[in-house]
Amino acid sequence: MAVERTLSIIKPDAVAKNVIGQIYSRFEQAGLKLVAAKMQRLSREQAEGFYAEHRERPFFKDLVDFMTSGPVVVQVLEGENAIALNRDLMGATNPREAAAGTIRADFAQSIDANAVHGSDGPESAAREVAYFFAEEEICAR
Ligand code: IDP
Repeated sequence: MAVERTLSIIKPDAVAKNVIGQIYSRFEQAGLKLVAAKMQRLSREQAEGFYAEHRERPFFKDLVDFMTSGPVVVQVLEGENAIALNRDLMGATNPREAAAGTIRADFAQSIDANAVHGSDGPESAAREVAYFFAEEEICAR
């Protein structure tokens, strides 16, 4: 298995719930390493650009409203099979369908306030990591 990098976001609902550390623990316990991290409030332009593939979806405005409603924590996770591993840790998009013990099952309340984002494949991971971090902001460990 290859060592990969993936882009993860702790969304405003999880920041507001004060569970950043608990979510970081899930990553660490699964063997993923944080190699870059920052807290910020996304502008509408940043959120719209990040979710550009969803621009035509009916929930797009709600998604942008939500993602700009409070601070987020954005991080790059590194490890073997990091992209799929992070998706497994997150659970299904709709927390009601998320498997027991996943981040979304434990910390999310609805399909729009669903605690975390994680890249869904190698191409989106490369695009999303570069969207938030310059290469020199990513720390080799
Ligand atoms: P993912 O975050 O599990 O990869 P995507 O399908 O890429 O899910 O959707 C991006 C985000 O858009 C979701 O995390 C969720 O917050 C929101 N979203 C997706 N589908 C819906 C929906 O049907 N209603 C409201 N929000 C949705």
